[in-house]
Amino acid sequence: MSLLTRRRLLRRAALSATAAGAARTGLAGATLAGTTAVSVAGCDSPPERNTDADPDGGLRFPDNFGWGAATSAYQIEGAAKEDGRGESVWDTFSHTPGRTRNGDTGDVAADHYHRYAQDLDLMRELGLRSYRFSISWPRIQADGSGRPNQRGLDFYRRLLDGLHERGIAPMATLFHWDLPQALQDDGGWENRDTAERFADYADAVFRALGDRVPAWLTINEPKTVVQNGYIWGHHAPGHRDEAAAYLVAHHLQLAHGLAVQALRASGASGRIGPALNLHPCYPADDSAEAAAATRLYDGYENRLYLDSIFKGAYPQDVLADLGPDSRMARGVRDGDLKIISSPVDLLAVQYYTPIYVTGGGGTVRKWPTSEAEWQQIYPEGMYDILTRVTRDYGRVPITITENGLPCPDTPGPDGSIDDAGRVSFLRDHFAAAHRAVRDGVPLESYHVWSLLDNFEWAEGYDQRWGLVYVDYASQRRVLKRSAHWYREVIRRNGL
Ligand code: GCO
Repeated sequence: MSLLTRRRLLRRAALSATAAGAARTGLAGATLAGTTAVSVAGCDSPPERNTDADPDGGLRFPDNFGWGAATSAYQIEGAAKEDGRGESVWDTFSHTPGRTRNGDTGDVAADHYHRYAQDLDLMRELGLRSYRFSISWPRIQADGSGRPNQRGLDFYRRLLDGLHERGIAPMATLFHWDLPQALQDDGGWENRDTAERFADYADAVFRALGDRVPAWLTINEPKTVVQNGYIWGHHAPGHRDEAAAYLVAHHLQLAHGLAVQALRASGASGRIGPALNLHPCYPADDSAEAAAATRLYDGYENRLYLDSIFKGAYPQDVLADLGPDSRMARGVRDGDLKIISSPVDLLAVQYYTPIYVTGGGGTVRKWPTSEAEWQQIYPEGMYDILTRVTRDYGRVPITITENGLPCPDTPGPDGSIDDAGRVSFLRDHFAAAHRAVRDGVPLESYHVWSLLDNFEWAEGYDQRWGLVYVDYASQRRVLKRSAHWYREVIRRNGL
């Protein structure tokens, strides 16, 4: 049995599941040694710490540092059937009974499609300098190909104009998991043609919006599609087929490279790069076995995506582990790695959690978890992953496009939301990022996940990740304590 098949700790795996949830995902057997789960750790801790203070008591970030917040289309937009939007795999998945908590869907979400102007004002109120959002492929091409839908493009142009008017730099992700269902029906990311369709879609978007977007991200977290969508099956499209999963990984990487090439060919001037969720992997103990297992684990978590883009080769240890006859190995054609490694302008890093690997290839927890039990709270991991990518892959400019935590945010009697734990979490992670900058990491910007509470995939609306609270019944927005605190951080350009 390969190490991979014994792996258990994957993002949003059964760890967060209640017994019912575990049964739903079919992962009730997943276990962890050394677990120290505290369901809302981080949310209860006092916000008074500053782990990396300079002698003057503050931490200043570089001038023009891009303080921002992030969202994605399916998680906030709603308006699922409006203005010619087609169906995506997440519409199908969330409407399938038993797939999401409480049967939640993104049909309405935070209704951002209708309330974007109000949300833009919130961004201005926070003082955001950068906003990272995603473009919904099925709004642009209902069936995933053909002439772009002007009404879909118009929505994003209005959003972009609003950002420019407020002096906020847009950062647009082309794909945040909402694959048009029609393409899924033709094989989805298992079908190489989907990568070509993605390049066509990207080209249409570059030509229509390229004058308004200074920074593009290609594919959000390919690894999560691979692991959660194709190995564990608790994300769309809900498959459990490990052999297919790594072919999917290759096609997602190929799609990334083709989109980079399409941007260059379009003549648009924006920068472009991948958005990767990277997990620093550490041995759970001092044994040689744990060190070896950690190395391979790191291959699957990080190098599979980083090496192919920055070094033009998949990591040998991962290829060997998958085997020469794997569907992935058979799917890689001459020239593919050249496309995948087309030079990029920036690397977007999403950091949430470290992983500790045992000699047997399993995982253990070392730190308290958040409400999302796959997330161990470990700010040092931010420093480690940022310095590591700069050391191993060169000085490509880095943006953090996601970092945050869910808290059980409930309004107090006066309606305010005191998410002190989120303040503490962000402060410690900002401090770790600051230390990385001090040690030479070319970090340009930092986007907190998320601007708004939103549809957290299989967790539905149960987990609240926003700086801004959304009362889903009324769609009223309320700035949480963390939002007020963040506004001050931005104003002072530091802690
Ligand atoms: C991801 C996505 C976001 C999530 C966030 C919290 O990383 O999974 O990019 O859509 O909502 O990470 O889990």
